[in-house]
Amino acid sequence: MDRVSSERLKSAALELGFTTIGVAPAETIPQALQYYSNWLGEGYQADMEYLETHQPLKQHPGHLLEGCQAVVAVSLNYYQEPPERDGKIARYALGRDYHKVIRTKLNHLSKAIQDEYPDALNRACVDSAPILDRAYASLAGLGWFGKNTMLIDSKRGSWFFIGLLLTTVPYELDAPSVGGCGNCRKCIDACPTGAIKILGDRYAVDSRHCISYQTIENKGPITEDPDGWVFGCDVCQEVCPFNHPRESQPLRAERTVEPGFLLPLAQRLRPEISEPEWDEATQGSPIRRAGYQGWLRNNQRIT
Ligand code: B12
Repeated sequence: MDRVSSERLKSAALELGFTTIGVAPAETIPQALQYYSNWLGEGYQADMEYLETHQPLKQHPGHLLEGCQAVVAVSLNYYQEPPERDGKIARYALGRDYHKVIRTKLNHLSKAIQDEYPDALNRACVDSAPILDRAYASLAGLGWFGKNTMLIDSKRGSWFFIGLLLTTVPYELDAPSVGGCGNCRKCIDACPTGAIKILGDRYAVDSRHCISYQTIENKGPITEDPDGWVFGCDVCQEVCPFNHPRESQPLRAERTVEPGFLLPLAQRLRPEISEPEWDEATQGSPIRRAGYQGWLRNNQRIT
């Protein structure tokens, strides 16, 4: 198959505000599937059952888009300074719901592809489809897997989201990312609950212990001390040297997801907020995922 230039695709993506873009082959990644299966085998998914149910579909991008020829991966930087408040909120939640933000941009990118290739079929995936997002993003050159399991871009750190656009256009491929943490184990030592484990020759997050899982996805009682976090957790990224390029410089920030969206919201989200007020205040915010009862539960731990 003759591959076609991705030059116009890439400039369209950067114009849309994506931080980086790369192209991976629409192929099975056996190592990643094996690792994923081992991860499930350990029970590290906690009660996120969909991660198990979707496993068979994750074998090949062609299961999601017939005739898929390339997996276009994009990143979107989201770093911003967290607001001063009791009860820490993870930085990824300091903007509008990233699923919507990225999907809208990917739909525009899809349109740009179809302007050039009218017969192209595309499918946007932002956590929404059963595909190994980080594995394809890594093959597309967006970053390598750190010990904290975050995808790390050697130049930009890890404060970015990932989105994928499956396409029938055979775009030319990018080189996979290369890099590694070396002997550094700051994230492992800093994790308040010891959630980063060794799995074979790699590292893995055991969701059952991860504060992010406990405060966002867990529908039952909290079983770990969330260490002052009321929504998500950023400790394993805060301590990562790739997020601190030089001691004297602030963490790297490029384009953020609508900065300032949360700051008023962060003040409104008091621990004793009423349900109607919660409902109104969290429209379009990732924090809504915890649910009102979850929010009250998380806040009980800090008051
Ligand atoms: C389930 C989930 C969680 C769970 C489990 C986390 C985990 N580490 O697995 C919980 C709720 C704990 C969680 C927490 C967070 N999450 Co989350 N989460 C997901 C989700 C939906 C699935 C991840 C998954 O499949 N995990 C299972 C493990 C096995 O997969 P993996 O760690 O990616 O492992 C891969 C590699 O090891 C790779 N691999 C192994 N061998 C090989 C070999 C080769 C050659 C290659 C290429 C790859 C490869 O393959 C594995 C399978 O893909 C993804 C979105 C998505 N659909 O992918 C977001 C995602 C991973 N989360 C994200 C974020 C931002 C977070 C938080 C930072 C949020 C917060 N501040 O609270 C924390 C970070 C905690 C942490 N250190 O992971 C981002 C990460 C972006 C990035 N730069 O990496 C994602 C990609 C969402 C997005 N669209 O941007 N998350």
